[in-house]
Amino acid sequence: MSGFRFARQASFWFASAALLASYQPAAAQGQVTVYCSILEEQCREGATMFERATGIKVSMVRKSTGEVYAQVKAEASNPRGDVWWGGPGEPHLQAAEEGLLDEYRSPKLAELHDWAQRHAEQSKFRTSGIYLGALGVGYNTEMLKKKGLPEPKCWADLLDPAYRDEVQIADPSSSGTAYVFLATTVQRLGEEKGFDYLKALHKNINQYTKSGIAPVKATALGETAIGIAFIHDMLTQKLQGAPIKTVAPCEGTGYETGSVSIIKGGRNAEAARRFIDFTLSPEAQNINAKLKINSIPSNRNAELSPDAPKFSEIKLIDYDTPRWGSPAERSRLLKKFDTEVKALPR
Ligand code: S7P
Repeated sequence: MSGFRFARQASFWFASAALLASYQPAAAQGQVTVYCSILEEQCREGATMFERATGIKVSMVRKSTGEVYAQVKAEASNPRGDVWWGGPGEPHLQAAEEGLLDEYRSPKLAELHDWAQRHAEQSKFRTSGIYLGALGVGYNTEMLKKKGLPEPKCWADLLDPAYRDEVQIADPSSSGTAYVFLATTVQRLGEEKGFDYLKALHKNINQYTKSGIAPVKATALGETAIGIAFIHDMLTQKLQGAPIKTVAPCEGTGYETGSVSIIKGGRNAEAARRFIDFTLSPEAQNINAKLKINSIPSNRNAELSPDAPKFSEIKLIDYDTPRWGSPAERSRLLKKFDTEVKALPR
């Protein structure tokens, strides 16, 4: 081989080896499958940040909280997911008590607010708190004006027959948001009166959507006049210019403790623990402020958006997440809702 050909061949081998090496780290550093129950855009941003920081490849599936709970349960004998990121705490707590989640005490726990540390302790460290969000009502001001409808201020107002087919909420079996509404109603009024309220409200519901964010988007677009959802999600639409007003109902309201958990028996346990550490870090929790999603982060060093609804100004009920996240109560309430409310004619 001539000196020239040898040098050309050598530089080709060198370039190929370098190219291969540049692909190597991600494969060598593994992968993690994340079932994501926060919003699609948060999931995508988090996956990109985590991959960039660790070289671990993220395979992300976005589903509502109740849907992920059902999937984790169905896959229990052959788990396919590693991490369950986001969504209200009750389905996470139910999964924890049913032995579907792994215990993990992240070193990041020490950086969290007391309420989040308490949430982790209550689950025996099988889930961790990542944010808080208060439940409320949002209405499309233009729709209400056009239809000559009154502005709701209280939960009781939503029963007004004038709102027939004007109110939207998700289905509590699939949506963690709607389950917080169901549990809030039962805690606020007691079970009997709570179900009377839900049956009366049923007449005004135009649709029980699969995901909790759907009524927010429908309210922003004027596809429904009123939506029941987390106040911070309604606020995001308002900040983007939608004609929405948010209401913290006058009787008091419940709230979510957004959670993150490791799925027991997942194939990538070490990568899963690193992902949990990431979700508890200020960097990951600052995704919210960046995307104008104004829930309250659990890490004391994360940014609290100036637009975030102030819990001190919202009348909150003494919401008992562990009780309504227990397998017995959550399964019972959901079944009762299906048979006694959803099955009713409208
Ligand atoms: O972070 C925003 C947020 O809205 O995402 C979660 C999500 O909407 C829950 O979805 P489902 O109701 O469909 O389960 C919320 O936990 C959170 O506030």
